Order: sequence, then structure tokens, then C-alpha cells
Amino acid sequence: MSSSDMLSNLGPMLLSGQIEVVDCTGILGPNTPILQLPPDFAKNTPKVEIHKISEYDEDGPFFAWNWMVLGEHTGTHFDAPHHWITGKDFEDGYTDTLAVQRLVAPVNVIDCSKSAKSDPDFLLTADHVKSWEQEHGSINKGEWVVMRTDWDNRAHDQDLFLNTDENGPHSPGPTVDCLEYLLSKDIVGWGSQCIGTDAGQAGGMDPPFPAHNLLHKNNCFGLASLANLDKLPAKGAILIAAPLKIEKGTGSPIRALALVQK
Ligand code: 23J
Ligand code: MN
Repeated sequence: MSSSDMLSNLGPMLLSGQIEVVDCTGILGPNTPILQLPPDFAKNTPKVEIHKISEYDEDGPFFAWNWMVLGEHTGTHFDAPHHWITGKDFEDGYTDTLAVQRLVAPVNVIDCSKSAKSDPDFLLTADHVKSWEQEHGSINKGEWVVMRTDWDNRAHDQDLFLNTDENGPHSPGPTVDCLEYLLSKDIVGWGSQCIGTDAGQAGGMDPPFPAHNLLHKNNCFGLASLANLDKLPAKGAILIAAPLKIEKGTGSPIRALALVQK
């Protein structure tokens, strides 16, 4: 197929449902789980608020609209490099300066759902990724890599989602060596189904919060609170993960969409 045929086939395949659009996004609203920083940080990102301006009433007789309170790092969202690394105020550091060409890319879905079910602190290692590649094929330059844990099953309940006890939050994530391996492959970014890109216990790793630290140091992106990864194949889907063009934004809620061949 010539490259011009590829795009002329994409339209009909989308319209006929031969390519399905899978929504990898959670609901954004007052019940969306919110990251709770340790008490030594005075400020937290707020819960979502949706305020009615009008709904076919005296404030707007023929229209309905709302305004919102919404943090950048809320719900299914995107982490830009400046979120963690200063000096990234060039190229792809902010939501309004990144290269959108990078955001639409093949996605590798690493299924860790069984491990995460038996151990909420499960960590994906470089060795796990290498054996996944033996089975499914290699992870390539420019691709997304996402960790399927089915954590979206907990997203209706913030306590279940954050899974915090006296030792802090417990949720799965990547090890330092996993991230170093993926970055050696020049991926575009890493995604998680949990509240952030790092494991719940990642504050104790070296460096602390290695997904944030290492991804963003390398101009790569993070995706958090992804949903419905159980609907994606290990390889072959295209993920579209685009942040709002917030001026000097450090992140943004997204509507994450995956194109899946039926
Ligand atoms: C701010 C501070 C720490 C963390 C985070 C945000 C996130 O996980 C995030 O949403 O990027 S760990
Ligand atoms: Mn974030």
C-alpha cells in the first residue's frame, strides 16, 4: 500500500468500525480521585468542581454551560517535562510548546494486571519488559509504553484508588532500571492507570519518583489514570494523548483515545 493510500483507507475504516476508537479516559468530575501529597506540603491540587452558569433558565434561556475548577494534574492526564525538571522551558517542556507530532504513536501495552492484583506494590522491571518483548516484539523509538494494571476498576472510590495506609500510598509502577531501559529505546512516554506515573512507594526510590525524574529529564511525557487498557492489544494500537494547549502548562487533563484494528 502506498503511503497516500494509508490515509485514504483510514477514513473508511474508522467510519465502518473496522478500526475502533477505544476511550482510555476516566470520568472527570467531583468524584475523580485526587493526589494527596504528604502533609508537609501546604497546597494540594483541588477536587474537580463543575458549576452551572445556566441551563435553559433565567441565566440562559436557550443554552446550558458550566465553568470548572480543574487542576492540570487531575484525572486522566498528561505530564509535561517542566512538571518535574526546571530548564525544560524550551522545545517540549510545556503543553504549549511540545511537538504534537510525538503525541500520536504506536502503544505497547504491558499487562501487569495479575501481578498488581496480588501485590498492589508490584514493580515492573527491565527484565519483565525484556521478556514481554520476547513474546510480543520489540519496543521502538517514538512509541508509548503503558502499564496495564486494571487500576481503573478502583477509580470510582478515591480511597481504593490511592490505597494509602500509615506507610503511604500503595500502587504499582516502574522501577528505575525499567525506566532507564525504556528511555534507552527512545520511547515518547510512559503511562500508568494509577494516580501518577510512579509507583505509590516511589518516594523512597533513588532517584525519588523516577518516572517523573527520568522521563522528564529526557524530554519524555507521562500519562496517568489511563482507563480501559484491558481493551487494547499488547501491540498494534495507536494512542492519541494530547494535552490542552495551556500556556506554560506543566500538564493537562486529556481525552486519551486508542485506535484498534478489529
Ligand atoms: C505533584 C507532586 C508529586 C507528584 C505529582 C504531582 C504527580 O504524580 C502528577 O500528577 O504528576 S507524584
Ligand atoms: Mn501529573
